[in-house]
Amino acid sequence: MNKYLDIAPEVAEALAKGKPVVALESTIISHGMPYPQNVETALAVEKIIRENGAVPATIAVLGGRLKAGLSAEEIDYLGRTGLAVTKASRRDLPVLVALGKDGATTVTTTMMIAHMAGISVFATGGIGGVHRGAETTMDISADLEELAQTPVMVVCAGAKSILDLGLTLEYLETKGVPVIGYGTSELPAFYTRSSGFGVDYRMDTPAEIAAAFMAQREMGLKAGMLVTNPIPEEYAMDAATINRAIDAAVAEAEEKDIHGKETTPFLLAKIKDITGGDSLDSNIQLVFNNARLAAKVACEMVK
Ligand code: PSU
Ligand code: MN
Repeated sequence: MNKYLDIAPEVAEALAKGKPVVALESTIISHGMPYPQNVETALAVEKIIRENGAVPATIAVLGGRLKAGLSAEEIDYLGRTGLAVTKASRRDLPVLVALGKDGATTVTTTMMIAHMAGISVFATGGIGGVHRGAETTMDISADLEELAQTPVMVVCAGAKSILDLGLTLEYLETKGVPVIGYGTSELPAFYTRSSGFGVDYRMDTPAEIAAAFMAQREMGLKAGMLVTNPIPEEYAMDAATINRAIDAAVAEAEEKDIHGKETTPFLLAKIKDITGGDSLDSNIQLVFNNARLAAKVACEMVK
């Protein structure tokens, strides 16, 4: 095991005994939601994973240590500290570790640390992707490259249309990342169940998803897998309302020349302001929904 990694005792025990474990990210806590809903949600997600038979491992960098499994106090710290915690992508890890700093892990770094710890399944809300206008900005999330090279399954609610969803799917195809729709043949667009873009395969049971991942791993393919799980109907937002908010947010980001790692958090915060908090409720519910599915898949995987 690498000397920079700390696996929480409960997580280490589960892994040693071949029990199901589900990783969770921390950027969603520090940068994705306001306090205290971020902490409440993070703790509730851990509870849902337990209720569905798996052990949760929330991932972060604390004091330069790569952590797989956090205490409630550590989750509270990340939530309270919010934007003051570095949003940690792949390029940030060596510096945070060397300088003993904290980092909130994105999909990228959560996949990396999960893999170092031996965890195969990870639940989150949405992933990063190819941004609209990427043909000139070259803003393509490191999440896509990580999916190309790290064998961890990411269960999400698709991607928000702050991204160019068509180009995001093209990128994943090029990189050999299977995109699965759970109970759907359409890519979900986070707040809404449909996007107009197809996924690669529709699967209707956690067992099928687990089998596909095991086959990928046993063949020695190095890619991850993207499982997209549509938001439950009752929590989905009106497409016109959310798309208007997204368009306004994208226009403001352009006007203010927001770029680099600030872009995604800026867009997410703007959308929340514009929709007056309705989107937060949907966001929380879809994360719960993904946690349930990830736990079920993790249970199938260890059978
Ligand atoms: N998209 C969301 N919610 C999020 C993120 C993305 O709908 O919380 C976060 C995730 O941590 C994701 C990161 O990995 O933003 C992507 O950032 P970027 O686009 O800068 O790569
Ligand atoms: Mn980016």
